[in-house]
Parts: sequence; structure tokens; C-alpha cells
Amino acid sequence: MHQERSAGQENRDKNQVVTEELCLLLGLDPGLPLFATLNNAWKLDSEDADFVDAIHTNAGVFGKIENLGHVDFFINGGSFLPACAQHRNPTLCSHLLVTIYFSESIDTELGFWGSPCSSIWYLLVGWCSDINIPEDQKLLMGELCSQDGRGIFYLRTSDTAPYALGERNSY
Ligand SMILES: [Ca+2]
Repeated sequence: MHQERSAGQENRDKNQVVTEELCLLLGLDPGLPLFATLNNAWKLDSEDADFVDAIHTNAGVFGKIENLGHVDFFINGGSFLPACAQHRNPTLCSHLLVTIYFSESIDTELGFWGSPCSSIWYLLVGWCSDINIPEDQKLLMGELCSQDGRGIFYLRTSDTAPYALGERNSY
């Protein structure tokens, strides 16, 4: 049986698809050079989906040095990764390694656990610590990140694979 569909119905269907696709958005070291703007329409921000999760590994060079999602994880300070110290291009290595961390998050037993930090500037100057942070305030980064999470989180990783260090990993 053939069903006639109006153009309006098809447009509504397309909009529905877009809405469903944007319930979750993951930013893997969201890019800086071409997206340095105050206009949220031109960059990733928390209005782009019901839940926006950003993971930062090269903030300030290839990646943004700002929190822009519902949750923002800054790994190893968020700018340069110890695992890339001997790499011939440490900044590019740090930018790209975020994909490896996310892949590992899918099946790691230890998990990448972030501790909350009240501001990105506190994080950058090393004022955030996981000492006395209750476990229920920590947030698992990656594939299994809770969509109830909010705020800035930091965590450390191993310098070599596997990178996850579990819950006691911070400064
Ligand atoms: Ca946006």
C-alpha cells in the first residue's frame, strides 16, 4: 500500500531525526584554531544536545582551553600528555591521543575516574586535588559517563597503555 506523505510531514520527520541524534554529543579535544569564537552557534557548547560531554587533552593549542559542555574532563591537566613527552610532535600527539583514551574507556576494568574542580583556572594552577573528594562526587569518563554529571573534572592517566588508573589517580 502506498501512502501519500506531505512535504510538511517529511520535514517534521527529518526534524525528529535530528532531535533524536542530538541527545548526546561527545567532543574529543574540541578544536581551537578554527573555532576560536564567542558565538556558540559556530562551536560546540552545552546547547547543542541534551548532554554534551567534552574530553580535553591539548587545551590551548589544538584544543579549546575552556569548559563548554555539561561535563568537561581535563586529562593530565588538559594540555600536554606525559605519554607524548618523547613524541616528535607532543602537541599533535596529545590532541590525537584522546581517541585512544575514549576507546580504552569502552572496556577498561579500572575506569577513567574524574574528580570535580570548581574552575578551569584552579585546575591549570594545580589547586584541585582528589584528597577528601567523596567517591560519589567522582565521575566516570568516556563511554559510560553518566548524563547526570555536571561540571569540570580532572584526572591523570598512566604514561603507557593501558592508560586508565582507576579512582585514585589525581594530584
Ligand atoms: Ca554550538
